[in-house]
Amino acid sequence: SAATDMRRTLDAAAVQQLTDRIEAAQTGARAIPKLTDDFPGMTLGDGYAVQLELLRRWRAAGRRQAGWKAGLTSKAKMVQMGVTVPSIGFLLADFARAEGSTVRTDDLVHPRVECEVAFVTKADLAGPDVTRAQVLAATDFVVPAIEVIDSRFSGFKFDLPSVVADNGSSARYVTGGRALRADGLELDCLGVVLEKNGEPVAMGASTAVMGHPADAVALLVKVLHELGETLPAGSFVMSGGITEAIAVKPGDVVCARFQELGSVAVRFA
Ligand code: 0L1
Ligand code: MG
Repeated sequence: SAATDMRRTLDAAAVQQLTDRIEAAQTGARAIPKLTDDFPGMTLGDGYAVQLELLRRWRAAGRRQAGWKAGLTSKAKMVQMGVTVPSIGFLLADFARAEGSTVRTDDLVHPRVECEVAFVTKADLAGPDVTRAQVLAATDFVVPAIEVIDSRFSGFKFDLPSVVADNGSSARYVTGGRALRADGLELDCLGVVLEKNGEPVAMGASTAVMGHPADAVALLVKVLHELGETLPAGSFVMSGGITEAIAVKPGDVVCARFQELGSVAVRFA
């Protein structure tokens, strides 16, 4: 399917050049034009080649991977960003910030927040056709999360190959609330209200994430399979924003209140 067409067109030198560009933009918190301006033939597979090269470099530098994220998994997100296909990105342990802490924005370009259901796995998941039931059976617990995304592209303007190369705009994440076993929850209809400075700014239900957040995890495993990877036990997985993403600036306080799972709050400076 279009979600997993991993044909590549870029040669190794171009992948290195584009990874240099993305790494510099992420490290320096500098906005850059979307990559397809210079490489118009770039494919989704090329985007993942850049993303995986960035991951390889950072792991080689000693940074630890916590897991993966599914992105663009809700209609609200796809409409907001003008794309029609979900994507995945990697999560490093050092992207995490403590619940209730203050997140700096001077090392980010133009942060936005999303409220998501996160999964922690207790068994390996692999292959092209993992089911919702298999995801749930492999889930140790779920926990509510705020993802702070930060596209490195000017004006948050990009296409799918570019945003995939930019690691799905991954930047920070915060977990909080209650970690609960999935089997006691109706994970497909959890309401959530996202508040900024005490005012509700977005609301929705977890149904918005592909009908069931576990289906987004199954899709993530399928994409990993297409990339020759698997999801090992002990992975932290974010299943995708339930509502559209909300811009934040220094001084903002954001709280995501989830039905059953409790709330997650974070401040920006
Ligand atoms: O987590 C997400 O859904 C973000 C995916 C990338 C698109 C964006 O930057 O909004
Ligand atoms: Mg997200």
